[in-house]
Amino acid sequence: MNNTSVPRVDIDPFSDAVLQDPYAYHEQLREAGPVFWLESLGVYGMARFDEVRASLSNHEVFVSSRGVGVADFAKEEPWRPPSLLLEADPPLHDRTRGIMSAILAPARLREREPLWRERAHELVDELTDSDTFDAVTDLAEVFPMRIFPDSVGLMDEGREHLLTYAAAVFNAFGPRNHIFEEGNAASVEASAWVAEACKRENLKPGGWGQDVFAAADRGECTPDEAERLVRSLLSAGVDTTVNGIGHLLLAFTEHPGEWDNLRADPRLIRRAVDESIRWDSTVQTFFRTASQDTEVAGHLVPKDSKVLLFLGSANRDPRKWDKPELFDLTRTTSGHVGFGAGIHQCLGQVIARLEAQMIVGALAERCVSIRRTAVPVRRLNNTLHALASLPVKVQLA
Ligand code: OVV
Repeated sequence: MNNTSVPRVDIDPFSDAVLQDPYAYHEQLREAGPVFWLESLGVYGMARFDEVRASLSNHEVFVSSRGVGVADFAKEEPWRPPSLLLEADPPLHDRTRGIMSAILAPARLREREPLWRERAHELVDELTDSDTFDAVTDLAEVFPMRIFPDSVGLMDEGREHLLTYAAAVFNAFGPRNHIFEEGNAASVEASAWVAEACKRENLKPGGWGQDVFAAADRGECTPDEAERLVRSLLSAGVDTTVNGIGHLLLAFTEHPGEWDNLRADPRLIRRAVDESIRWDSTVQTFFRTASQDTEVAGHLVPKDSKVLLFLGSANRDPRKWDKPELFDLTRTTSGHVGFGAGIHQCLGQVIARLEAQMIVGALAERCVSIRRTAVPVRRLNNTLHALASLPVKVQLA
């Protein structure tokens, strides 16, 4: 094996053009080879399903503790103290993950389901007072904000900082381009608010935040670690679900027949949520760092290399998926890497799935059809495929 033969690719995955429409570039990345060298960043990349999934699953070789953005924490100071979950390896990761998995266990989330369902119906009632609304600014950005901060037990004042903060967190995985810098400037105040919001004295009883501090009381982590674990909920729990719900609605507006199918069989909502994450993956990319020399499909990836994994491309790799560009409720969508794979696979996916099922399920009960009335507008982010606006018109049942 040698790396002189690793194909070189001259695409900047963090340019405005790629972030606007990543799917227009993925084929070129996948066709370049199973692993390639990205000239613009000086990092390796993988964009085919098999290699992306295998790398995510190989956490000993492709480590997270050196950062899952382009910055190598072994060489550069992180912009904020590293996440104890996302930016950690075992054994630390397994301890913190264990604490959070117990708090977010599916059986415990089910207790919140009736309240969330009620909130979903309330919002759908409000929206369907009129037959037109914006599926992003009136729905996808609103629903998670009505249930998630309360579930954590966050203080009431200042919650609007959550979306600004999350956008900055996901921008910061990319290079210091104009998007990173703009996000960072806007997030100074938001970061200060988040730091306050994560403190024990500012968390209301009965929420996940206090549950984390209860784990600290049992000696499972320190109080400082507890604050930073709460910070993970705030970092990863809002912008992701906002755009996941946005993409789910976008998928139905682009594939109206699937809305009819969902209305005919409401149990399809579970599959619809997964399939929409495959079809338009909110988290498009994450990096890993090679902890040792390793071979990928006959090519050497040297120790200390940063590797960019294109989750959104893997989820549309025709080597894996039949007609990948179609949102198709008859396909077996499981196995997609939209929530990652391996030990870091999305901790919050049960929450994300429930939120999306509740709000879009409630909308489908009420509306015979949903059509878009204008071209969707994207909001550029270095990691998230994100929507700014999706104006729709619904026909009530
Ligand atoms: C998955 C994710 C994204 C962003 C931040 C974090 C996790 C965190 O743990 O802070």
